[in-house]
Amino acid sequence: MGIIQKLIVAFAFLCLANTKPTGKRQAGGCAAPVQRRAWVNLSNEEKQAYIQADKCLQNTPAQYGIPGARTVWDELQYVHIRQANFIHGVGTFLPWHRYYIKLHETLLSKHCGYSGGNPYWREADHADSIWATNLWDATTGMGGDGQGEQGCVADGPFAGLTLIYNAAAQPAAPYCLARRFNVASFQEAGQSHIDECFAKQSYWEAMQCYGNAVHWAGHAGVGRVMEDAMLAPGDPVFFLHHANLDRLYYEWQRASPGRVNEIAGPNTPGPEFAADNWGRPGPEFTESSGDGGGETTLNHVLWMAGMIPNATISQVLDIHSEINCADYL
Ligand SMILES: *[C@@H]1O[C@H](CO)[C@@H](O)[C@H](O)[C@H]1NC(C)=O
Ligand SMILES: *[C@@H]1O[C@H](CO)[C@@H](O)[C@H](O)[C@H]1NC(C)=O
Ligand SMILES: [Cu+2]
Repeated sequence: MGIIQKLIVAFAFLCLANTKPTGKRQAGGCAAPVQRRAWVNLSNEEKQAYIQADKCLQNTPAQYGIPGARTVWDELQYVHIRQANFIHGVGTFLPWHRYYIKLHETLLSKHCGYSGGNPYWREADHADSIWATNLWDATTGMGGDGQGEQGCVADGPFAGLTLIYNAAAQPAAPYCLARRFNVASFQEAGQSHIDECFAKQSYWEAMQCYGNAVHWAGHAGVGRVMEDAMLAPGDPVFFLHHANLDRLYYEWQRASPGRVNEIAGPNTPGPEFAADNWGRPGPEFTESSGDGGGETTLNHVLWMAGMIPNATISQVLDIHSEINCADYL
C-alpha cells in the first residue's frame, strides 16, 4: 500500500470528538493584506517575479542554523519534514499549513525582495486533466513532468534543482526535483469533492474531508517529491497547492461566523498514519504543544524551526489576523 492509500485509510479511521475552543482569538487585524491570486490571473511578469523569488531562496545560503542545510530552500523543506508526524491527520493540519505559507511569504520578502502574495493553483478548474494548465509551461510556469526513470524535472526554471534532506530530516546525497504526473489521482481535485467538504458542519469533519481527496489530489497528481508526505515542499508547486487548500479552508470558515474561532481534533495522528519519520509524538510533545493534553486547542503552538516566531493557532485562524494579513482573490 502506497503512502497516499495509507493516509486515506488513516483519515477513514480517525474518529474523534470535537473540543470546545478554550483560548481567545487575537483581535489583531492588518492594514494592507497581501493578495494571494490564482496563478492563471497573474501576468507573465508577475509569474516571473514569483518564480525568480523562489529561485532566489534556492540560491540563498542557509540562514537559520538548520543542521546540514545548504540554502534557505533546504531550511524551508526541513521545517516540514521535521514535523511530519505532528501536522498531518491532526487538529493542527490546516492552521499549521496556513502558517507555513506565511513562512514562505516571509522568506520571499525578507531574502528576495518579493512582497506579493503566495499565488494559488485553482486545481478544480482542470481536475479532469492535470495537463490542461499553463502552470507547467517551461518559460512562464513551473516546468513540467519529470523525465526518465528518476523522474527529474528537466525543463523550466527548476530544472536541475536538487534537495538534500531525507525523510528523517537528515542531510543526505542530493536528489533531484522529481515529478510523475498521475491523471487519475488528480481528478480528486474536482469541484464535487470541494462541495462535499464545504458542506461539513464541524471543523474536524471539514478538515478530514479537505485533508483527504482535495488535498491528496495535488500531491499524488504531481507525484514523486510532491507525493511524499515528508519531502513535498521541496517542489515549488507545493506552495501553490497548499495556498489553494488554504483558500478553500478560508471559504469554509467564512460560511459561518463561529468558524474563525473553531479548532478540534487530536494532537496525535491515528496509528495507521504512515509518516513515521520521527516516531509518534509522545508526552513531551503534549507538554510543549500549549494544549495541556491530547486535543488540539486554540493555544496550540505552531513551530517553524525558529525561522519565524512561534505562533498559536488562535493567531492564525483569521486569515486577516496580524500574522496572516492575507486575502484570497
Ligand atoms: C481569473 O481568470 C479566470 C480565467 O481566465 C477568469 O474567469 C476570472 O474572472 C479571473 N479572476 C480574477 C479575479 O481576475
Ligand atoms: C516554540 O515551540 C517549540 C515547539 O513547541 C518549542 O520547543 C520552543 O521552545 C518554542 N520556542 C519559543 C521561543 O517559545
Ligand atoms: Cu504537509
